[in-house]
Amino acid sequence: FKIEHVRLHWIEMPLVHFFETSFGRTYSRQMILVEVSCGGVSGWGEVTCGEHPYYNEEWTEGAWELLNAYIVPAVLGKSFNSASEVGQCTAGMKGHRMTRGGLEAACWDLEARLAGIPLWKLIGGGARPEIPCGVSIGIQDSVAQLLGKIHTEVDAGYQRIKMKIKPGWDVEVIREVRREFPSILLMADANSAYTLSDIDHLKKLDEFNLMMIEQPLSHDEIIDHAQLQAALDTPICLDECIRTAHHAEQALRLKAGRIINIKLGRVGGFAEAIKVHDICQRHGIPVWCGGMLESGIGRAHNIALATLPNFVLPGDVSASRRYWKRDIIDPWVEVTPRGTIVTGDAPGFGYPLDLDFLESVRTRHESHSA
Ligand code: OSB
Ligand code: MG
Repeated sequence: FKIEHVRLHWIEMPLVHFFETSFGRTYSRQMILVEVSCGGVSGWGEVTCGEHPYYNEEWTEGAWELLNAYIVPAVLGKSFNSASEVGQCTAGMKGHRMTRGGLEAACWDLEARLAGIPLWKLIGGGARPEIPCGVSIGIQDSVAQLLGKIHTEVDAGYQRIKMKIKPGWDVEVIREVRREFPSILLMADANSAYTLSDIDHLKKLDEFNLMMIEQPLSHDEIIDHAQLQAALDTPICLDECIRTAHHAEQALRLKAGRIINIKLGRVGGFAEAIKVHDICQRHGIPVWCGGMLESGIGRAHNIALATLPNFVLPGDVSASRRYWKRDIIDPWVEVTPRGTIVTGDAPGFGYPLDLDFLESVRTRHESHSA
């Protein structure tokens, strides 16, 4: 396929509830959708970065500039045999993988649509017809509010509950959650909020039978996680610090964690995500699919990714309605009472876009033609 046009759509959508992590609170999402087209067929991707450079170095405004000045010019007018080659065009740019990955993912969707097959099939997925789902619950204003939210999600059927933690909202809060829910699959995500000087404190988490603790230490730290993992019974799951397949290889060699969360954007798109998946599989390390409060497009890409065989743990891919009053796809992503998402056979990412709604929430627009 040839990349004849690239259209960038900046959309703004308020979240149903604020979402708070150790690095801050989000009320409304600013997202960039990337549309690549060839012969009148469009493929869509989503840049999954946050509004501010607090999860990693990327942020929406920066992504917009980078796309227009560097990423789109690097691919416009070029022809590819396969979307797996697209990443090479931007490989000279350092970091900014969510931004580069938004375009890369759009090309995979385009290739799947041109071939008339579902995206999950194109990437070699389809290991399971239903993917197991968990939810990520942010830091709340009170423990009572958190317990209420967990009740709602457990009742909806979600298979695993992840709660965000930070210093001051950790051991005692988890104790309350465990008292109320002694047997649910429970895990905690710290988003890099601790350091090795907190080892004794983090060891207290071992009494709660957590499935894992996600990214307790710095966003770019592998070696310290190895030291922490050696001191903890609770498995460590790495998120932020795994940005390439090479990082995954290093982390597993050093025993820096026992589980890896794969985020499509964080590693720069499908080609690298598949490599991370394969390395973990070879090492016998289970993976699950992380989320970044995506719109329907990013959500649908995550669902395709999660059909690869080693995505054996429930991921952070959940129903559209948990985040949006209305999504840009129609029908939405829905979750069964069993806490699963059922994949379909429609070409590409598999959910029809609601273009009228998309346009109504679009605040910026840029078109590039070869
Ligand atoms: O660390 O997994 C994370 C949201 C924003 C930034 C980082 C993370 C998250 C989540 C939400 O946990 C996952 C979701 O999209 O449901
Ligand atoms: Mg995380």
